[in-house]
Amino acid sequence: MIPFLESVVKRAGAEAMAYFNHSRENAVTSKKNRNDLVSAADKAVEKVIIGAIRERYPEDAFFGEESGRSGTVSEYCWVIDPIDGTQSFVKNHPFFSISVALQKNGRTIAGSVYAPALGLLFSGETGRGAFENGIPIRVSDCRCLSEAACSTGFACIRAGLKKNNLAYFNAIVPEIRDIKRCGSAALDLCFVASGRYDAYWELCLQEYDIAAGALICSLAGGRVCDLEGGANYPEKGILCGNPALVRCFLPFFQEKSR
Ligand code: 2AM
Ligand code: CA
Repeated sequence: MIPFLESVVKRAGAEAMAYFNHSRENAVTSKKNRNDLVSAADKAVEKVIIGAIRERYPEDAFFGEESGRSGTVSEYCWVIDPIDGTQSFVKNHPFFSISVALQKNGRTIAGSVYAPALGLLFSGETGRGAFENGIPIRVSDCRCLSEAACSTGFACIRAGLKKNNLAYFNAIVPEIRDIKRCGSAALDLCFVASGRYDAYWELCLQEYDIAAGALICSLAGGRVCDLEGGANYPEKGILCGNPALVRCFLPFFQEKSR
């Protein structure tokens, strides 16, 4: 499945880059136009992905950020985020990605996350492992908070929720070595998978944000869990890192959620 997935996200990446470089649109100046650009790019990229998959697997179902659920009722469902990190994308920040996962009866069995502006292609398949540009990857072995370079995000703030990530952020940041916030959950998970980040957490994400990245991170030796240490992610938040480091993070979320 990995060669097929990689061919799909590469085609999608070429489409996204046409918008990122504005070769498909006039120069973007106003805020409204930037949003229009994202929406046009999101739709066009998702169309490329669904079209490519339908050619090969006409029977399968789809769950895409743009088009919602479509296709026939099938045990196989393709979960698609055409542009994850749209707020980076609109500001010409290269930290955005295309995320495509294949689920069988609700379980993710393969996925690819492609960051075309960074030239990074992550893939994973159950039974085969996790790869970055074809090379096997593994999570870091960082075991203590004071040495951990981490990432998080604030989807919860855009979603307008009162209970948001700021309390966790304020509690955790003084205890760790570094914090990044670049705006693509799919890529954050892959950066943990490849050891660039030691851990990542976020709340209020959707299945299409994390399906491919969570599989890739698990196959790279990471523990992916919700903020209570369970398997209900992304509904109850998401946390990942090597298993020892994840254990160091869990108490922060338990204390704040009391
Ligand atoms: P998006 O770029 O496709 O919107 C940023 O913190 C991460 O949260 C991104 O992966 C972003 O995906 C995701 N996200 C999901 N739902 C969101 C929401 N309602 N508001 C903001 N970010 C959201
Ligand atoms: Ca997303």
